[in-house]
Amino acid sequence: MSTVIRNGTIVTADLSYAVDVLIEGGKIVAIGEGLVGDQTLDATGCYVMPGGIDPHTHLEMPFMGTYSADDFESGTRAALAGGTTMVVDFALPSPGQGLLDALQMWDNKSGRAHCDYSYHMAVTWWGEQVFDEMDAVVRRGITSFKHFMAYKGALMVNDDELFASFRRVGDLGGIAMVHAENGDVVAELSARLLAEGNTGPEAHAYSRPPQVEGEATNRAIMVADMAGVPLYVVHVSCEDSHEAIRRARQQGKRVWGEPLIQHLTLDESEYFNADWDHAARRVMSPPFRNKQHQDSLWAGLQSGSLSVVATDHCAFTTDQKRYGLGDFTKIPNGTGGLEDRMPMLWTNGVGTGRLTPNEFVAITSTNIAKILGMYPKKGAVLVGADADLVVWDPEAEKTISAGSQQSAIDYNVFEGKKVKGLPRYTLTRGVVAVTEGKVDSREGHGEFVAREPRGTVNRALSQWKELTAPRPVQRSGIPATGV
Ligand code: DUC
Ligand code: ZN
Ligand code: ZN
Ligand code: ZN
Repeated sequence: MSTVIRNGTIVTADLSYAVDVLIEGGKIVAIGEGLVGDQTLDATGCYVMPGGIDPHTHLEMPFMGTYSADDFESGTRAALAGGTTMVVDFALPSPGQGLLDALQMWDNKSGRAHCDYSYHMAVTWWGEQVFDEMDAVVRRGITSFKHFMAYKGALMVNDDELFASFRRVGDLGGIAMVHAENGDVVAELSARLLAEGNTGPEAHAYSRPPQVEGEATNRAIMVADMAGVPLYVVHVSCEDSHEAIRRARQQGKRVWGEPLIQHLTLDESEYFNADWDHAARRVMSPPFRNKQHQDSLWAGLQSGSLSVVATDHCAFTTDQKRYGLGDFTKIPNGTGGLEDRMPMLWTNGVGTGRLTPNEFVAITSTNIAKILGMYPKKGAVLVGADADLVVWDPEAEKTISAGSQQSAIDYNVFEGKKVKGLPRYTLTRGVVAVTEGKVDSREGHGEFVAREPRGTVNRALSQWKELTAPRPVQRSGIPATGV
């Protein structure tokens, strides 16, 4: 059965033009005028865009003594409801656990996905087994490796491990990713705050100031440069880390920065709410920042120094958040956002004139498809591409509310926010999964997307290797040694 999307305006990262799209067998088979299909979707007044790709989710992840509450079923259902047609989740080995073992765990969970998905592999410890298994992971189409520079005593890797892993990723043609916060400083500040009697959620923000993030981002960039590996910095929340990324890119280094929709639209005042639950529900790392940092992130998206907007969707219920009553360090870190990323970014980006519709497509879909090696299968409206599409109605409005969301948790950090710009239809590989807010998708429809390594050609970020590669020097008059 074929489907035609008629009367809309195609919007890609490059251009906008009014034509029809014909879909068959899950793929786009024709783009042009006057196309006919077995089924017609009317896109009058709408934009036809590549479906969103959220490259940063944590679904059903064991973390801080519990599991994140949205799994591949509810998480990908939420994604589709908001116009996102693919997620990239983090396969997370516990320290000591093999990478392939962790992959198996994630494969067991992801079979329930409503939309397509891929994984990044986390490197939470270092050893010969990890080194060896990285090759098999890349051959399975997982080419990005995430490193935590925070969560000391749990997921954090030290600089020697970071350097060794980065070099290995570079040799395999992959991409290194970092959660950039100085975990030693965070641990120290947290202990001191607790000792001084600061136990509430606001202390979480004090324990992770922007400098903690700026320092780690600078360090990661330099280590990646020495290792000769491209670097992707997740959840860039402040000017301190954005500045480091901007400078690195100006120097020709392959460094990308990813702000989250939460940091773009919510600020640190949330932690000073008198309601403990309200504040704790917003505890995530890095924490929300002030207006100046938000402006820096928006400027980065406008100028191109920041490349992608994600969610770090890691949802916990209020009951789970309450594990941290009396001790902020025990509040499970994470917020949701999968369903709201696209409407919130459209409303606060395109709706305010900060972003063009084409830039919106670039930072929600196309850029990350290219960075992660899955373009133009994903992130494109082209003949031959997967028909992961969103028919976007720029006039449709709603007020965000936990009562009507797909996510399994009992609140929404964007509660009460009005959005203008919503999916009229969301299509996953040609199948209509959402119609004007009504979700009718199929559990298990999602497929794993294998990705291509970038290759090791021109992998060095800068000229470092040429400048400092050891060269033997011929010397005459070598002093005689003893004996
Ligand atoms: N930050 C969060 O807030 N949650 C999950 C992991 C992370 O780095
Ligand atoms: Zn993180
Ligand atoms: Zn509240
Ligand atoms: Zn994360």
